[in-house]
Amino acid sequence: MNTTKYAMRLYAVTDSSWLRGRSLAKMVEEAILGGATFVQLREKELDQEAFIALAKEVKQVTSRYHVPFVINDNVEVALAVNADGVHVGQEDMAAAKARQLLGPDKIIGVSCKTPEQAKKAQADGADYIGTGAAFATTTKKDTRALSREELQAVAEAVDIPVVAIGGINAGNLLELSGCGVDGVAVVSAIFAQDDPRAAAEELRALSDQMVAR
Ligand code: TZP
Ligand code: MG
Repeated sequence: MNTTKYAMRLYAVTDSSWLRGRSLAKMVEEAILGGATFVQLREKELDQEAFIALAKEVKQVTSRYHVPFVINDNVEVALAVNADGVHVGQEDMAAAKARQLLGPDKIIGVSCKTPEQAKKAQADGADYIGTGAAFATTTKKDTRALSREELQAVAEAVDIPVVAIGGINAGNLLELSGCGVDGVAVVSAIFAQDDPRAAAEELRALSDQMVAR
C-alpha cells in the first residue's frame, strides 16, 4: 500500500496541449499550491527522451511539495526518473508485470470500468483504481461515460482508494457525492484553465465537500 484515500482527493493529470506557452512544471506547481494532492504526467505526443526530460522537471516540483507523482503508461520513464509509480490502463502493461518491474514500494494505479477489472487490479497489486468516464469528455477519445451505478459498483468492489475521472469540473463535481469515490482526477478542469491554481482551489474545496457528505 503506497498511497492513501486522501491522496486521491484532487488528482491532477497533465496535458501539454493546453500550455499556450506556459511551462508544465510551473502549471503543476500552481495546481499543487491550489490543493492538488496527486500528479500524473500524461503526455501522449512525446518521444521517450522528451518524456523523460519533462518527467524530471515535473518531479522536482512534486518532490518539493511531497506530492505523489506517477507516469502514465510508461514504466521505463517511471524507472528512469525514479517517479513514485505508474498509472496503467486495461490496454497497457498488466499491473502484475508493472509491480514486478517497479518493486513493492512504488505506486501502481489502474484504470477500471467494471467491478471485475477493479478486483483483478487489486489482486494484482494495484494501489489505487481510476474509474470513469464520470461524465462525457473530449480529452480522451476512446472512453464512454459510466452511469452513477457503474461508478459506485467499482468503488464498492475494492478496499484500495478509488478516484473518478472524466469530464469532471466545478459545475458537476458534487454530483459524485455518495458514489463512494475518494476523490476526483481532472485534466482540463485544471490544465486548460487560465489560472490553474484558482481552478484547483475551487475543485479541492468541492472535493473535500464531496467526500464529507
Ligand atoms: N481517462 C478517462 S477520461 C480521461 C482519462 C485520462 C480524460 C479526462 O480529462 P478531463 O479533461 O478531465 O475530462
Ligand atoms: Mg494508458
